[in-house]
Amino acid sequence: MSNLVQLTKMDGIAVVTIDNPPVNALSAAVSAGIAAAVAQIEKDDTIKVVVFIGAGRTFIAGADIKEFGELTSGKIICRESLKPLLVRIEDLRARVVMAIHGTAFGGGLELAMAGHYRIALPSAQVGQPEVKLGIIPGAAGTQRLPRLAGVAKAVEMCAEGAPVKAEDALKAGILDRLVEGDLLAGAVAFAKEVVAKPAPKTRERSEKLGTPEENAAIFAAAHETARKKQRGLLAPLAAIDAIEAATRLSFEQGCQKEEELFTKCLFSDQSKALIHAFFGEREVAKIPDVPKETPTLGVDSVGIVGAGTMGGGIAMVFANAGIPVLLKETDQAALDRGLANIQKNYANSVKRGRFTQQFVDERLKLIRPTLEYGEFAGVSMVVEAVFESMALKKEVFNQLDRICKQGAILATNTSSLNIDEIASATSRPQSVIGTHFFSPANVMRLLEIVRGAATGKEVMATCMQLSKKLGKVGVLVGNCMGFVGNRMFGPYRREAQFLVEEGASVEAVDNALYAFGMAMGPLATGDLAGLDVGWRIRKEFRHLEKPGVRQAFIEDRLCELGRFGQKTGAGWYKYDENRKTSPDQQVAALIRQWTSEVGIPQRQISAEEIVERCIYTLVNEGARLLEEGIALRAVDIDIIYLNGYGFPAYRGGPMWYADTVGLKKVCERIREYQQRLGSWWEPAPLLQRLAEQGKTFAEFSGRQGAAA
Ligand code: 3H9
Repeated sequence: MSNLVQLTKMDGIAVVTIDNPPVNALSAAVSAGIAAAVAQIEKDDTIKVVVFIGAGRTFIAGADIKEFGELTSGKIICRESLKPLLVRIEDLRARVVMAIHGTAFGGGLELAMAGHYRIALPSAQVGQPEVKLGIIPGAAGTQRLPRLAGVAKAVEMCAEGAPVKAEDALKAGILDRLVEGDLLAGAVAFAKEVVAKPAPKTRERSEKLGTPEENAAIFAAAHETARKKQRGLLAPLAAIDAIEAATRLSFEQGCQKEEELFTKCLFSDQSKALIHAFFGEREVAKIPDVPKETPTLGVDSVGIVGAGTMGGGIAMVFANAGIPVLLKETDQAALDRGLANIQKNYANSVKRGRFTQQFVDERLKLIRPTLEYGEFAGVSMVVEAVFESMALKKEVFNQLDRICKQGAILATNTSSLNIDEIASATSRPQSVIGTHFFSPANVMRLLEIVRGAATGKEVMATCMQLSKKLGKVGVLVGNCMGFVGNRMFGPYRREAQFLVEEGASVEAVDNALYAFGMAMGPLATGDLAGLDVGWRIRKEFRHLEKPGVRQAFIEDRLCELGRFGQKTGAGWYKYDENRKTSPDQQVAALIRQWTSEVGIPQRQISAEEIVERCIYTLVNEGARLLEEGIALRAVDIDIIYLNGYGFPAYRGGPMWYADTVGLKKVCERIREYQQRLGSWWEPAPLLQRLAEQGKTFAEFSGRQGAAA
């Protein structure tokens, strides 16, 4: 037997311990180890009870996802099915007790359901999260779960993928008992109780499989939810189909149907992209010159400068993580407004059931308002979230430098300004860093962490570690205007406007990108963020525009008319008092008038051209950032776009998407646009090189410059 799985025997009780750190993934080797243990148990009549348990911090967090990648890329050619092994476990003469702590996810829960009984610590969680990887349970999960938990619960778990707490799993019938204290001792005690009881086989149960009428309603509602909440994703629909098979067919036939659907999903581009995103989220935490061992600074209190939309949202993020916050404004009225907004946001969260009132009360107690910088003397970190003005930011940092204790992290939430210039207002640039939260800060998962030329490694390591504590995905980037996310977003939105100038309607542009999978079209996004923000920045930087290079002009004209987007009730679209959007014929007429005045010929533009031009512009700028070393790796750009800009996860991010299209093709199309439209379409040198070499962005190891 491998050392990944150990079998010990004592007094008629066999204990099978799975020991494959860090999460006991059910790899081929672990499955082989379990099979060897089962073979020994099958031969040993003295064994009356078998306990399966995980060593370390968890039961089994699922199949080994790395092996899926090896399978689909052809590195391994076949995967032995787990299903027959699970049937052998279920058919053991001895009573089989699954003892769960940490997480029993995916293949882990599938193994657990093949046991006769399941007990768990109250802190444990179970789930079928496969759908988040673009697949469905592949080891009879879609067949055993409805038999244990009922059709509705199984559909919810397999189609949505959310974890279920032990207490809820007990209520649903997935678990038989919760035990406190030592899990193995609890399992052995439980085993002694059930040794004389029947050995219920999940696959033979049918009492929870429902009637065709009941099930039809469940499946119809689930399809509707999946279409709305998981737009464009194939796996949730496949998961529902597999469970539907469980209600109609025998267990064996249902398993065959599951296998077909599982294989189809596994080999889909969606699954490859989602698996890329899963590992990508973990890879971005690995920074070559800031290794895991880098010492970190404790962050046990934070000061926030500015109680506006961003400052208030950031205060909630820290409070939610249990970190006390001092929230500073310049006058009492602004402070009161900021606090009222925070209270309103929390009240909405209680209304929507996201937080309990007690949780919110505790969080609010952690946020202390102040008008004085002096109170910042004791905090271990400050996040500045004032208006985007270099002069103002420098003034704030100068004050912070005088007041904050040595070693305190001085972070700015700027979305585009130069971190080094901000740091120059202090005597300690090593303590200065960018922490770019995305709006709404308490909702969006992305945290772009910007390193300045002098930022200390322990400061970067602390912010990366902190991002996890705050429930964010931290991505370290280099310092340039707009950093990674916004520097790419500028040309993307500009291209959307060019398309409108050339004849596409506002709705056609947004609809095409929405259909591609973006959470929102680029023009509607502008309305949401406020068109005046970009307008002000453009006015400030107009002197840097290269003469003769085409500039988008419609948004400036809309702003001149006071159409700033949702907040003024009109922008690219019009909005009613509830911010409900509708197309605006007046804007359409103005656009035609303005484009005819400047002499832009109008034509029909296909949805394909709209998507290609917007997405390839994004990719081209991404390639530049990669070569400059502002982004460490292509995957860092992907994770930024998936978590901060509503890029569809099932396309893996802009760079992954370009790799799947093929860089040769992307580069050729960009060259065609360059000839047809103008110099701003010049392909990035890195893109040209990789295309010529037949390589992908994922293969480019990076210059590792500014961000490394
Ligand atoms: C499945 O089960 C299909 C079945 O139906 C069977 C079909 C036949 N495989 O997230 P962390 C790595 S599909 C391989 O930082 P945490 C992870 O990459 C699977 N590796 O820890 C990281 O590596 P590194 C269904 C895995 O404490 C390290 O472990 N299951 C796997 O924040 C630590 O991970 C899932 O989808 C895996 N399954 O969170 C669960 N899981 O240190 C996926 C983790 O080199 N996993 N790693 O970067 C999770 O959700 C979280 O990892 C978990 C722990 C909540 C378990």
